[in-house]
Amino acid sequence: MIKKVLIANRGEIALRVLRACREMGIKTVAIHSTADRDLKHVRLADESVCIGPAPSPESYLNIPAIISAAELTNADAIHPGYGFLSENADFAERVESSGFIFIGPKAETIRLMGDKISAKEAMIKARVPCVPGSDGAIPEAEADVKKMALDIGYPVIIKATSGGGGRGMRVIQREADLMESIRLTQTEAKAAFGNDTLYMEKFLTTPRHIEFQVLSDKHGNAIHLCERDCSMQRRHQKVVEEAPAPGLPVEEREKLGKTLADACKSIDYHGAGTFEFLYENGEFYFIEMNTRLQVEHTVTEQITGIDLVKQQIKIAAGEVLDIPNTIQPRGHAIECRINAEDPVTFLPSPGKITRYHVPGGLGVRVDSHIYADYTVPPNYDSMIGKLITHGENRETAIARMRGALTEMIIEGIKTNIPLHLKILDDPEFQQGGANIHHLEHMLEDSSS
Ligand code: MV4
Repeated sequence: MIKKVLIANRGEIALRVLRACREMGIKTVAIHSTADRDLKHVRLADESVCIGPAPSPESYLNIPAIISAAELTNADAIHPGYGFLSENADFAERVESSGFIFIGPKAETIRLMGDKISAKEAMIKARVPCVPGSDGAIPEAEADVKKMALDIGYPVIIKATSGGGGRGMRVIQREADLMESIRLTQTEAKAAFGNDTLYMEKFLTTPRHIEFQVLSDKHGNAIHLCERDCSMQRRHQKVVEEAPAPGLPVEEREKLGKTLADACKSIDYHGAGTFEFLYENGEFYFIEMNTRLQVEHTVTEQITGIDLVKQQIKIAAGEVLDIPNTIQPRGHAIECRINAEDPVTFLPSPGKITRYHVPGGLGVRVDSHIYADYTVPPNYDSMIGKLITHGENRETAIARMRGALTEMIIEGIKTNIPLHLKILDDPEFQQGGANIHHLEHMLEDSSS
């Protein structure tokens, strides 16, 4: 039984987790830095503990301080949210060895998926389609790597096994650049992750980013909750996400979804998870698995009606998954990430919010911790909220989003709301199915 949850995060996701707990009759403990005393969820939590100064390494990444707060408040479980310690296997291990429930998969699963080579090996075993590549680390001998790249076919991409999310990778167009690129990526990987092991893949030039949401309990039951299209990104930061993926045939979803539910069982996965794919010419290629709740989980919730945070907590408590494995998605949902940043330069824009009006109406959801007179601190990620719309089809979801963005007023700081309105007016976005490079191309075109 989970009676009290410590929320090891901040901002909108801490509030999101608090709301799920409150609905379930679970008490909440907020932890926060000295910069975050005025966060909305800190006010709403049953208890709160200040765990350190503003810089994340001393607060939200401070494992001993967080464990102490859980001991002090007698919490049963810890929810890590996303970012920070959410995919830190050592943290999950320390939480469990201190006698608390980690709301997420086992530490060994986080470790397996955190190492991208072992993740891919596990997926190949589970018959999940992967990008053709080195099947393990690249060989040491120059002649062997050259042969491998030639066999895979240029362009190839070199990735650090401890990387992910766009960190520690390099595209190579021709053999003349191969060895130098490998050396550079190794050096960067060693410095960034303390591990210079690399693997190689065929570089897909114009894929879409499509990911599948799964839920898997501790009793061998697993389901998929359809996919999300997250192709609208800039510098590996997602800007707009939607579900389902425009134009994806239902049979394709069901076929891959079933494979992924089986994959969850084969790795004994516990909790909510996301399988990331590149999608090109009608084929899926697995790249990474995220073992946490994601920012964009909301669009899945809107089309399935399932509360993913509640499900995470129930699974962690050892309950049997009580969702039929034949869920039918309803309509279409879109999420715009609202960032405190300059819409043109993308520079962060922290500061005091002087005026705030939230949009509303049918099919409009706002997940945000901000309020009038709240000061956005400069120490953390610039995302201050998410605007989500849902409708019977994509056109309705887009129309509702345009209306909601127009209604929304945030003054005192700059936000990317003007950028979102521009994206919604883009013909290629409206058509659906744009690739991962589209937004950056759109921004280049409009700046020249
Ligand atoms: C790729 C790729 C093309 N081919 N792998 C970037 C983030 C990390 N999760 C993997 N990434 C990519 N891997 C192969 N074999 C292109 C990307 C990529 C990308 C992927 C998803 C979303 C946005 C992206 C932006 C640039 C590159």
